[in-house]
Amino acid sequence: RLASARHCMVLTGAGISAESGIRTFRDTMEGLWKDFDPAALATQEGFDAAPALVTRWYDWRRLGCAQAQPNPGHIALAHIESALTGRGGAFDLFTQNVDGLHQRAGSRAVHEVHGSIARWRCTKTGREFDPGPEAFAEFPPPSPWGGLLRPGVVWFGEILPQEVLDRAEQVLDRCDVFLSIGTSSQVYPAAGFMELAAVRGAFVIEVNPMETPLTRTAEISLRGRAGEIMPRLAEAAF
Ligand code: BJW
Repeated sequence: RLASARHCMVLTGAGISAESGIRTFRDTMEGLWKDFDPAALATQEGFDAAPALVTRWYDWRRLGCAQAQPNPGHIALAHIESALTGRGGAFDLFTQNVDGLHQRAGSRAVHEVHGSIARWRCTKTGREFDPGPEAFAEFPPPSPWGGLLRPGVVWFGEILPQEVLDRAEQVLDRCDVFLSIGTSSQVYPAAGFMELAAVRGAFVIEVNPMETPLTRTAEISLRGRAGEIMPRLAEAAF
């Protein structure tokens, strides 16, 4: 299926970066939400109540992401993209991850559904700010334009970037193969991409060591780690 795909759409989640040492959110042993409260840290209300705590937490995670390296799962997806586009096919990778590892692995058509932890923005003007390689000196970090700086990620209750949703809508109409990799399929609207792809006739493959609420939507579930399964899938297909 992958070898003959005309347009492959991929949705990745935190699981694909787990083998790069970045913690997932909902895994019972390693997930971030085991130790941290999502309502306090990943919402506008949490930021308004405790901006120093929230920005310190995101800055700590930002530096961890900058130090992490892409793993064989990320690299296999970059190979699949170049093999497919090299023979006239199309490929679009939607990632819920904010870590930038797909781009660093060489993927080109990457759409960041939940933003990026490396880009921050001014709460007053909305202008983007690149914090650079060092930790912020104070928390919450002041913005050069008068407000505060907040991470450029999408919190619960916030709208996803419109251009990403528009592109997803287009690709969902066209894709004939859909790969869901390393996501618990619990956070909407991104989780709904898999359901929409299946309804619109794409062949859906899930890659995850665990069952998810949407496993039954997939035609094939490959149970295992993305860093082991994806290179084998790429090698088998191309
Ligand atoms: C491996 C592995 C290995 C481990 N290899 N796999 C419809 C129904 C119900 C609720 C809603 C709905 N529509 C909207 C909502 C509300 C809400 C939502 O979905 N809530 C649910 C939790 C119930 N959604 C929103 O608020 C979204 N906005 C929105 O809808 O706006 C419109 C609106 C506004 C107001 C009201 C209604 C509508 C925004 C969602 C933003 C999510 N933000 C976060 C934080 C980003 C910043 C940050 O990094 O801090 O995004 S939350 C967190 O979850 C993060 C992730 O991108 C996201 C998804 O998690 P993911 O990636 O799936 O990770 P995990 O940990 O859950 O799963 C990891 C998986 O990997 C597991 O399955 C493992 O088994 C697997 N794995 N190792 C492969 N080696």
